[in-house]
Amino acid sequence: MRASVPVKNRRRLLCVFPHYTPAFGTFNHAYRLMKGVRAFMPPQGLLVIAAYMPQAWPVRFIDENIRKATDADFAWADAVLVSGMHVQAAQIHDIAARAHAAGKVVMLGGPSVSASPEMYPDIDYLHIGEIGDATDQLIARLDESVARPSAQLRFETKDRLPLQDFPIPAYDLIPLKSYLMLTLQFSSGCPYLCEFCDIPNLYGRQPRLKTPAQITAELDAMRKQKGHPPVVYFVDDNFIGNRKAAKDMLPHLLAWQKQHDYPLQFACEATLNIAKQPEILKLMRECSFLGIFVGIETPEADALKAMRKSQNVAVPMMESIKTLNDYGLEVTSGIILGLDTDSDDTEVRLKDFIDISRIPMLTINLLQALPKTPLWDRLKLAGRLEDDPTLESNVRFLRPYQEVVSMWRRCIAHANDPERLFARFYHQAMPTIRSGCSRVSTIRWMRPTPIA
Ligand code: B12
Ligand code: SF4
Repeated sequence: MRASVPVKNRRRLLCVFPHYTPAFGTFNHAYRLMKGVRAFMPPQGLLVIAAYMPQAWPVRFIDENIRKATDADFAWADAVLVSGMHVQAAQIHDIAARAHAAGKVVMLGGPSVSASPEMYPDIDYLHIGEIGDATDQLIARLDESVARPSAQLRFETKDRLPLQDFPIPAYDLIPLKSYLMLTLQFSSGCPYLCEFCDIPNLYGRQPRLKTPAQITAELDAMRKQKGHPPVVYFVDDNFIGNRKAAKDMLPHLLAWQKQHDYPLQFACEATLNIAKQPEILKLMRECSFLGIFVGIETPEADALKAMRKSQNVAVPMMESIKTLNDYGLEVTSGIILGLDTDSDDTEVRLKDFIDISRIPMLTINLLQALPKTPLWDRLKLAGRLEDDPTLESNVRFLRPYQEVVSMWRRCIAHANDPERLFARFYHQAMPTIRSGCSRVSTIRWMRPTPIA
């Protein structure tokens, strides 16, 4: 639904999503291999906000991963709406500076400002938290005036809009064909409390949910655009945060796939204990889920316990990965190095894990402390937070910095050695293609284009 705030004036809104910070995980270097692809995923949060705005307010939407907002765009607008993650902070400041140079008021929402409003002293209006009462207050404020305020104002959501009332994201305002994959949100929040993660704090521990009818309506909306990518990524942090809800929704997704002759493939993020949910996995296979991102973090059990991720210890790791593969799911995994529990054996154990699990794509990161996490609080208390942009992390590791960084680089090199990587991909592709997903192919997903 749209905002129910009554408005008297017409405001032209320019939504600008910042460029990603170039990194391995955004695949920037691979876009040229795929016809028409310019960016990874549509920015779901800002698209929801765009769709929520009053009907009478025209919205122009620019994802700077596709094209830069021009002077003409800023001149057209009455107000500029921005979103983004901490890693995009420099780009957010840059958008605000361009908007201000054009004399336009700027408001910022999304995960970065919601966790760390103090990072953005230059922005006029800060929106903290999910869509809700703060968004309505912001709309009322804009209706009243689009002049820049004399001092920054903060609006913080106390009453979140139920997910059942979320509008269909404004997919019609962006060229879906320019993305590697599409995005869809089914739930928000995660019941676990991993030490390094800000999700429970930002989005709550009780997963909130959309209805199956909303999910299929969003798929219908995406399918209206010709040439859209064939893969949809569920952005939920934990697809099985509420297992019963996932189990209840999947049959609707399957019915939709059958009705339309399986036009899409899906991917999602979930905790490893999904391996203990055969009913859900069977339904996922029938729906054409091809990929799953699992936060494995580390193969070391004592490290998992220390970071309060015991849900990963509760299931045998290799067996669980194999179970997921057997259901046709290619596993992608996040790994963290620089943990307090790292030892002389960590490097060897991680390399063994990569070789034995045969997970092709791993995002191997150094531990970072995010604000609004128990990790941040613990390290702050211990005086172990660094504020030096020349360092690879804001954490003062227990082991010598150079040693940790060198180990990290060696592990990344090991994981991405072309022959090893190909062998792992080949291994994972076989069960995926053999399984219930045989009606689609990974080749179609990647949409390869010959390089001239
Ligand atoms: C999909 C995703 C990505 C996609 C980005 C796709 C895109 N175009 O946005 C990709 C894969 C590229 C990505 C990459 C990374 N990601 Co990411 N990602 C996500 C994920 C799983 C879902 C995002 C989403 O769609 N959420 C659903 C929408 C509806 O929620 P939302 O964006 O918060 O929007 C709501 C509110 O914030 C608000 N709102 C949002 N914008 C605005 C704007 C205005 C004006 C207003 C009023 C309100 C408002 O309204 C929305 C509705 O309630 C989130 C986790 C999460 N739960 O959000 C992590 C998350 C955003 N990612 C995160 C991180 C750390 C990363 C990486 C750094 C990971 C890494 N180590 O490499 C990289 C960085 C990429 C880079 N180099 O630039 C963190 C960000 C932490 C922070 N507080 O900034 C998150 C929160 C996950 C986490 N806790 O670890 N990510
Ligand atoms: S399971 Fe994932 S989303 Fe949930 S708290 Fe842990 S890391 Fe965060």
